[in-house]
Amino acid sequence: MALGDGIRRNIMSVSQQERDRFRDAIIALNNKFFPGSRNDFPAGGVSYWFKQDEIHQATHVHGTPAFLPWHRELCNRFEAMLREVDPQLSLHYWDWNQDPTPMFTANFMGNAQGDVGAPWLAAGLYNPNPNPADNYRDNQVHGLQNRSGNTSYELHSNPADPPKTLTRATQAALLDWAQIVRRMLCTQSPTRSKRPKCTVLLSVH
Ligand SMILES: [Cu+2]
Repeated sequence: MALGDGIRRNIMSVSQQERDRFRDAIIALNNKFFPGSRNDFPAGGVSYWFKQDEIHQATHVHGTPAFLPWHRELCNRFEAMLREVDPQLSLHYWDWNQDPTPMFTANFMGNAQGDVGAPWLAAGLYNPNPNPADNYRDNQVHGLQNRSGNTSYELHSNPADPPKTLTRATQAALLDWAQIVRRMLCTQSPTRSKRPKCTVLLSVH
């Protein structure tokens, strides 16, 4: 597999070295910030990682014909951010027909069940024991007023705030295509734990 050839591959087939670089690039995106203030609308002073999450949540292009092209664009932009950190990387994918268990390790995507743990905990992608006086997202999706003062869409609380928890609940059963489509079109989940298991890989689902 040729690192740097621009091709997206099944993540299971890329080298350990490239997986490490992929993980490290995501961690770097969590430490790279946009300018501005957290009180701006939309929020500034936000990490690249959480801006990606914010855009996904705020625009919420689900259940419409734009679902696939919009998410493709979101993935393309995420890949561009990864390449700002490490130009040789590509946004590899996970083949949903394969058992993802080998990806869920402390060196790559963290635990498959419950608290995600290493490597994302130490990297600051969430804080399971935040000081109540600090700003951390709770695990609910909040309504947030837009510029016209209504809550026509839902948004996480300020994406400058890391979430308190990051959990998973993967399923052992393989999905058939109909199940996959249902999942892709399902309504926004109120908690990260309900999201399908490629959350960290793609940052969108
Ligand atoms: Cu989405």
